[in-house]
Amino acid sequence: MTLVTQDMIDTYQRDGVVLIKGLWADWVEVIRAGIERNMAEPGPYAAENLKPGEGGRFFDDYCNWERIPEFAQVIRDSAVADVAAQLMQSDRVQMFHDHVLVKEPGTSKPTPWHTDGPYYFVEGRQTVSFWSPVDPVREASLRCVAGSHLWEKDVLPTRWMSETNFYPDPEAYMPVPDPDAEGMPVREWQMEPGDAVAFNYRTLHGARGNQAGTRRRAFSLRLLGEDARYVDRPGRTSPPYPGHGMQPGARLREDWFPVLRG
Ligand SMILES: O=C(O)CCC(=O)C(=O)O
Repeated sequence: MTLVTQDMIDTYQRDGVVLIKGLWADWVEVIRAGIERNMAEPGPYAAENLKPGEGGRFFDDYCNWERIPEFAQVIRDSAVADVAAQLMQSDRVQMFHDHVLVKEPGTSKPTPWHTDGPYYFVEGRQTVSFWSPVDPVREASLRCVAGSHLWEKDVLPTRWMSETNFYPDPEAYMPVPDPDAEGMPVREWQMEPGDAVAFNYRTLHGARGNQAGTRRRAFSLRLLGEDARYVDRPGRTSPPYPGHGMQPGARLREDWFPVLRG
């Protein structure tokens, strides 16, 4: 089955976001099992993202693929590295990290608009995240602003729970826009389990709450291309990878971030 056409590559380059129908259609059970294992055995970064009194449950955790065999299998054996290579136009594809985001039924809290790039210690034009639900999703799928990956200034990173600035230098960033109020082109799709939204680390994105009667379990995988390099940030990054020992301008260390292709 052809997962990626030239038209989809062009769309990804132009919009910084594209839908990959059926990317993990054959891997839904494996990913579901991985998410269940992750929720039963949360890692040190696991978080509950609701304040007291907010309905539902919004769980997330990341950087667990090395201890969750189902995630390692998907990363190694599915077509995702080849799809990433095509979309990024990069022969080399390197692992960054995995992320699980679960909104249980009745979770009204939206995921705030943000771009992932400024939270990370890596930058490049060739980056891609794949966000994939393992439940059918109608309203609560990912919402991405087309073309925002080409904005010159980074969008202000904030903490989702406290709504405070993530770094001490907010003037270095553009304020978080309100894409709906400002009439920006928002791409979003009703999705089946195993479909994936591919988006650049610089693409502005968010999600509605999950008001449906069904769970919204999502797996996000972050990969890097040829031109991605380590950058210093003005504070602890997310994810932090303490003791990584990398220097600005270097590729990410391959013993922690394995090369999947190229
Ligand atoms: O699942 C969500 O609600 C948001 C996902 C997200 O921000 C991401 O995968 O980068």
